Amino acid sequence: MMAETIYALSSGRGRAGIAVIRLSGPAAWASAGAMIGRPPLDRRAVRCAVTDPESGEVLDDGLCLGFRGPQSFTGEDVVEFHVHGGLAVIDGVIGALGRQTGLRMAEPGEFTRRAFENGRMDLTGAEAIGDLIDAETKAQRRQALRQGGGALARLCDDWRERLVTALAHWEAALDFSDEELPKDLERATQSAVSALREEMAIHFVDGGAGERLRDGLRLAIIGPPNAGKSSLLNALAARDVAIVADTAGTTRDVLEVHLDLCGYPVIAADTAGLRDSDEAIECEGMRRARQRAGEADLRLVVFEATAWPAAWPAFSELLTGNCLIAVNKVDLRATSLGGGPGGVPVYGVSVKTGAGMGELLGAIGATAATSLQSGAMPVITRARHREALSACADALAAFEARTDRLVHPEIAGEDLRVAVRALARITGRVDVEDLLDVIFRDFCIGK
Ligand SMILES: Nc1nc2c(ncn2[C@@H]2O[C@H](COP(=O)(O)OP(=O)(O)O)[C@@H](O)[C@H]2O)c(=O)[nH]1
Ligand SMILES: [Mg+2]
Repeated sequence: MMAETIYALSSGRGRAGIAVIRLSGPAAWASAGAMIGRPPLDRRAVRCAVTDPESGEVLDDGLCLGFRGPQSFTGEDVVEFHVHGGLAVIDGVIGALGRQTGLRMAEPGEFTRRAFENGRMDLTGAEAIGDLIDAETKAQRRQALRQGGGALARLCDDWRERLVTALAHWEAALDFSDEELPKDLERATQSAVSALREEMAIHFVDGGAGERLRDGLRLAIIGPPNAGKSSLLNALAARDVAIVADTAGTTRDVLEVHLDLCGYPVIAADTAGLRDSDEAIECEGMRRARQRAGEADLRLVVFEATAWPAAWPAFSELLTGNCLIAVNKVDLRATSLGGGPGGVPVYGVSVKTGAGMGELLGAIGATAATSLQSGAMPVITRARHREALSACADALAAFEARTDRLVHPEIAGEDLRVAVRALARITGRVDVEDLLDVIFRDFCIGK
């Protein structure tokens, strides 16, 4: 099937120095050529007048850059126009492209989809491009680049190859007599499968760090009214996000800001102060506050220095698990604070004077670092990867159980096939039987 040629504005919309409009498909070269009065050059930029071929009107003075397929992002002929990033210029070029026959506007993600379909990248690579575009912090950028470089894909390819070999050996062991085969082929296959399953299991114990890094660490700021929770959020965000007032019950909804703390993404949520109240809206706010605290990866429980430590026992249910205590308004207190309940770290701060804020930020950043990047860099960055890997590991466990007890060893091969297919879902490479052919051909059985 002949692919359609697609085009789209690939840079952000809005006034900018430069805008990039990209075309991909069999008509890309000719269409771009019609707009610049000469064919584009492969991997060379040409300075040109970009014109509307219908009216002959010059739309801009820009650059045209060609990438002949298959050595291009999509694997097809790709042409880029680099023009001035003004709305009228962009609309002019997009409009002129739209009036050419055989061209249509690209769907969201279609360039990357074509790159995948044309074998330029696997699914994890395509996902990594999306993650890189969405990356807001250094750690997210690193993770996306590593995934784009094939961190998980390489592992999956290696596992898949070993699994297919195990499958070939297992089926050979059933099909051929002992004299024709290397000794202990069955046992060797079983231990190869066990080793593989154990290797995979190592990647599960990352505490979901890779997935969480994509979304950010969820931080809930919680505590009694008037302690300075909203002031703290504003200080963390370095702007006035939340209303600050000395009236208790000012904050009602949960307010969220995305922060970059030491290179890690943190979603900080300011919540309604917790106290006894009959007021319906405030009660709803407190319900949401508790819910947010329950879902958070880290709770920052804020108290007033003048009420410390008398205030904490009423909040003891919030002071377990992953939490930090900020005792705010130390500018109003002369005596030292002492430790927190159950060894929860206590940070004396004053949002007003800035005292202690550096230490508190450092502590939140350190928690983010440990929780988002546990030990070795995680390779599982999406729930999709985790589900497929666990389906694969389950199938391997089923193989081990079946072959240990020798219950239907003839269908144990099917367990391995299920495992291979689960792995293939991660990368989108699904050619199990092809690989089997190769292995059987090389397999030394003398037939
Ligand atoms: N003295 C002093 N007052 C503060 C400090 N932080 C916040 N406040 C004041 O405390 C009051 C309550 O602050 P707010 O952030 O609205 O508290 P929330 O109810 O916990 O969100 C406001 O009047 C703030 O100006 C601080 O470090 N020192
Ligand atoms: Mg508040």
